[in-house]
Amino acid sequence: MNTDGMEKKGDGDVTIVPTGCCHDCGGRCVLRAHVKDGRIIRFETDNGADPQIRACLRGRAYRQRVYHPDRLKYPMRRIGNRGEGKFERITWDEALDEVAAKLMEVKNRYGNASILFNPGAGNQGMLHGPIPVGLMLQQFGGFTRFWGGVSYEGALFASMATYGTIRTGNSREDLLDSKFIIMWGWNPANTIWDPETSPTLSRVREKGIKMVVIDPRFTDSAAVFADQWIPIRPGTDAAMLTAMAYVIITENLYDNAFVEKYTVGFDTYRDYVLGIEDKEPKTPEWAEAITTVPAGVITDLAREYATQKPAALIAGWGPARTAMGEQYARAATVLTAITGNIGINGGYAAGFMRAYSSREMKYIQPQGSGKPRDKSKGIPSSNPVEDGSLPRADSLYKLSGGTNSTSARMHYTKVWDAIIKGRSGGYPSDLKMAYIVGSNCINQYPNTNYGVKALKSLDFIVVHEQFMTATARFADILLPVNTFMERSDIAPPWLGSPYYIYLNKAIDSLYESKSDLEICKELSKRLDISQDFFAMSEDDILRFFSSQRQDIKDYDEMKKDGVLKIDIPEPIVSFKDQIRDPENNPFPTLSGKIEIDCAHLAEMKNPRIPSIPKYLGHEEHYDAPKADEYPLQLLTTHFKTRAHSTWHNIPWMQETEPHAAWISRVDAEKRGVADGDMVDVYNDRGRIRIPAKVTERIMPGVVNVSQGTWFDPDEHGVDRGGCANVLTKDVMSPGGAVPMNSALVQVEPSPKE
Ligand SMILES: Nc1nc2c(c(=O)[nH]1)N[C@H]1C(S)=C(S)[C@@H](COP(=O)(O)OP(=O)(O)OC[C@H]3O[C@@H](n4cnc5c(=O)[nH]c(N)nc54)[C@H](O)[C@@H]3O)O[C@H]1N2
Ligand SMILES: Nc1nc2c(c(=O)[nH]1)N[C@H]1C(S)=C(S)[C@@H](COP(=O)(O)OP(=O)(O)OC[C@H]3O[C@@H](n4cnc5c(=O)[nH]c(N)nc54)[C@H](O)[C@@H]3O)O[C@H]1N2
Ligand code: SF4
Ligand SMILES: [Mo]
Repeated sequence: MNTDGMEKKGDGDVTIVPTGCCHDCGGRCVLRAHVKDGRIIRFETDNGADPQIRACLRGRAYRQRVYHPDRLKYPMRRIGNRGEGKFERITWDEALDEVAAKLMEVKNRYGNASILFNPGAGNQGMLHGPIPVGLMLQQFGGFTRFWGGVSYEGALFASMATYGTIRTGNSREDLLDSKFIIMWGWNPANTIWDPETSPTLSRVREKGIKMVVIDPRFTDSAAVFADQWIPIRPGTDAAMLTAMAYVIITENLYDNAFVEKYTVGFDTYRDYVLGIEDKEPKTPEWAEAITTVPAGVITDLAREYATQKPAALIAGWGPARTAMGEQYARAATVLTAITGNIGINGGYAAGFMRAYSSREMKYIQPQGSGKPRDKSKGIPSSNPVEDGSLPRADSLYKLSGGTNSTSARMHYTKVWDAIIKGRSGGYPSDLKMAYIVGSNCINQYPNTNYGVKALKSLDFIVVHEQFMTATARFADILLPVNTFMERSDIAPPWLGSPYYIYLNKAIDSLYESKSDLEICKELSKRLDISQDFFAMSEDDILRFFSSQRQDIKDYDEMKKDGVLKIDIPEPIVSFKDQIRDPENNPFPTLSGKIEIDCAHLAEMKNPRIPSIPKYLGHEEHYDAPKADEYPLQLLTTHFKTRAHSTWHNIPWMQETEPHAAWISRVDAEKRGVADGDMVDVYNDRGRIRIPAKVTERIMPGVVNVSQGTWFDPDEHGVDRGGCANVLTKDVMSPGGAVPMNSALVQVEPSPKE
């Protein structure tokens, strides 16, 4: 590669290439690759000016990923049964000819809607991963895909319903101005939420600001940052939040002036909270019976939150990734509103939490268009299959920015069912082939065993991958892809931080691997589609993308430095303008105000999505009939040694903390399980076999199997890999959340082998 202008070290043998890591881990970090004789010999991270964007343990171990002996080395064609993982080596020409021929055949016989495009989160750069494939398939006439942000749909839905926007976050450093912080189902000590979050929380702690963690697990964040840990039964958070509102309303601790000026629907909500609507006052005692949190603890927390102003309630996405997730998330937004903690320094508008938005190309204030859109006549889309489709009736389609309302898609949880049933099951198309890029979907989508059936039923599957993942095993044609180190890209930040990473290519592609872009360049010629985009060089495309962003002023400088840190004059505080000058800055909701009672939801007339937030149960809840057989509630959290299933196969990461099912001492003893024993965790969707971690760090009644280890079923169908999604359910919440933290299970000692 050309290393002109790059830093040389020592005797000149070593070149330091400014590059980075950008998996979907909540980060995007600086790596400086020390390259000698075309090989990376070590990594450093950001040792430059504050704020430093320092890589985590996974990024530091990136050499083990690049030089892993199991990297896919050349294109392959399936020779065994689907999913068996038996392949033969073929040439690139053979592989690309076959993929192109299949695409043509499926398009001609069944139409473009029968092509399922499955873009995963593996690469978060602007250029590689699914992006070129999506562009190619659009030009080829389009494809079918799914809707529903697997990470956050409950939070997004609530955020849109209450504020009409997803831009509700503040700069992290603004937490230093808070007097009191609630971290609700949020564990940034493990799950990266922008690289500067944990360092900032350390400073918050040093300043003596009180932090409370509400989580069924005593997380690393509870251990490291918090003054108080409140364990809560999963999926019951809306009850606790409603009881806090009860205390705040009955004790007259709410901010009446704020409620009057900036919100609509308080009276309706108050009637529900006080029990005027349904004869059930939502007292702390009522909530204690549901949540297990003592009434006194709820009362004290409510008083502290309402009186220690400004206070920040950070409502994490984990509790919203549940069967009624949007109710929790809505209840949190309403609590921040009635206490007047919105739009002020040190406060925090619970919601989706985007602060800086490079994606929308400027940071400024958190607005949608300001005007509701009229989508009733069809939604425009650059994907021809979706263009002009009518909105889904259960979507917030009148609001712009955030919700994905096309009826041409099926929900994320329904991909398997849609493959199997097609139009006869009410889905938009009959799917014949899948194009899978940067996604380990069999592992990462709910109900893995059903997914096996679905993937086996398709005519053709093509996968772009770096490793033989659980999903790659299902490919008919498997194309080897290179890593960040072997191509260039730009990473925008994850949610709230103002910076970009420029990932300079550090080494040549290993083996026969190619970038996703290179693959599309070759394929697009065979598909006879426009070459305007695909004829451009990588550098020209990145330069062009940069030119479209207002905050990238000097492409060449960013490329040379490997990082662009954007100077923000003052901390971002979402809704500052709406609060300071409401006349000229309405909220982008239908009413122009914060909607405690949401007009759009009221129009839906669906008791499962009420217009005010309510506590609602469901079929896999602790008190459902199913709990007689499967009495434990399963959490499937994100894990510190992986980004989802990426890094699963990295030896240093497996050594750092082995995979295990967290179970409380009480539940373990009842079942004769000791720490380290092999256990089966199962329900009517499947069975996994992994060691037990018996610990006081999880509350009784709850089991945690972190998501992301690779599905590896034995001949009896027992998953020895311990993939959490063997147990999760493929039914969305009414607002579209993927219920990965709402599955009932049983645990028993594994049979002796
Ligand atoms: N290390 C690492 N970091 C990551 C990722 C990763 O894979 N690895 N993934 C990134 C991505 S894409 C995302 S979307 C985010 C996800 O970030 P989060 O959604 O915040 O991560 P989780 O670990 O799933 O959940 C956070 C906490 O919620 C708790 N929780 C779960 N259910 C409930 C509940 O019903 N009530 C309450 N009160 N708490 C509950 C869990 O115990 C957990 O401690 O993380 C990002 N950061
Ligand atoms: N039970 C349960 N399941 C979950 C979650 C949960 O909380 N609980 N969380 C969900 C969330 S929030 C998310 S975001 C999803 C993520 O799920 P996925 O999008 O499937 O993400 P990964 O599992 O990381 O798989 C990404 C794959 O991309 C590959 N890859 C990396 N870089 C590239 C590249 O440049 N090109 C190509 N072609 N491939 C590349 C990696 O090797 C990896 O196998 O998982 C979801 N699944
Ligand atoms: S895995 Fe994520 S947090 Fe870790 S170094 Fe890579 S981008 Fe940063
Ligand atoms: Mo995610």
